[in-house]
Amino acid sequence: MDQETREDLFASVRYGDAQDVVEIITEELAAGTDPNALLDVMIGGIQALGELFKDGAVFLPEVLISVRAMNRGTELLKPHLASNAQANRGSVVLGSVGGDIHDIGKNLVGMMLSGNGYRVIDLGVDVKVATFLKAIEEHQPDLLAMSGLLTTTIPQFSVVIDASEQAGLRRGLGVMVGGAPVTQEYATKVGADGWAEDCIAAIDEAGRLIGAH
Ligand code: B1M
Repeated sequence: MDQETREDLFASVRYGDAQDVVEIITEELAAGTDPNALLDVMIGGIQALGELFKDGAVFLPEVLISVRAMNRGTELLKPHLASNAQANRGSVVLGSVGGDIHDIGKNLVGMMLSGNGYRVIDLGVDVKVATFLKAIEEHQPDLLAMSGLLTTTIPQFSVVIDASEQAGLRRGLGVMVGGAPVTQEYATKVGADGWAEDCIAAIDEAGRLIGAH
């Protein structure tokens, strides 16, 4: 991908031009560009918008239009990011915690895990504690993966972890957490077994945690 295309893709996500995103990604994939590189540029575009959103320079509708453009691009990348879907490396219950409706990062983590041989049960967004517990009971996963983007919602990690312990569901279950405000230090503090900075690191971390339990 040349610099001009990189800038175009970045701007198309930033300004929410879904049609341009689709065109660029389609052309680049056909030209053999690494899908991870395309994903990185799109993530940069949505994050740049986040900064403007924080400063009050753009508003929610603009963010949503960009999210839609990003999702169109991600859908196109999906089959190309899935490299090892045949293997059976374990099962994962995944969700964005209660009160949190951010799901781009969660969806990328889910996509990467399922593309790398994990069976992913995605509970969606704003997942209440009881819903996580019910899914753990029902699916007996190897890993519980929780995503949180808000400083006000990530305390839910420890609520879910404590509740799963009290319900006797924690044995044999690895817990991975992640999301923009989450750090390794925070993950350790709330009693999670692991943390991943991004959806690529999440693949290795899931493998490590499942191997350790
Ligand atoms: Co919101 N939002 N948002 N938002 N939003 C942030 C998070 C914010 C940082 C923006 C800002 O102020 N700069 C800010 C949070 C501040 C804070 O808590 N400290 C914020 C706010 C305040 C809000 C609202 C409260 C705004 C309002 O209503 N006033 C509101 C809350 C809604 C709610 O959840 N209850 C809100 C709403 C929204 C939209 C609906 C408009 C939209 C979400 C749409 C959607 O997700 N479907 C939105 C968006 C798009 C953002 C920003 C701009 C982008 C988030 C994103 O998708 N990033 C964001 C600013 C930012 O992050 N810079 C912002 C790209 C994505 C790929 O990154 O999700 O971090 P991320 O995922 C990464 C890693 O973190 C990791 O892998 C991914 C990359 O590979 N990862 C994991 C994620 N989950 C993981 C789990 C793992 C492992 C790794 O293991 C389980």
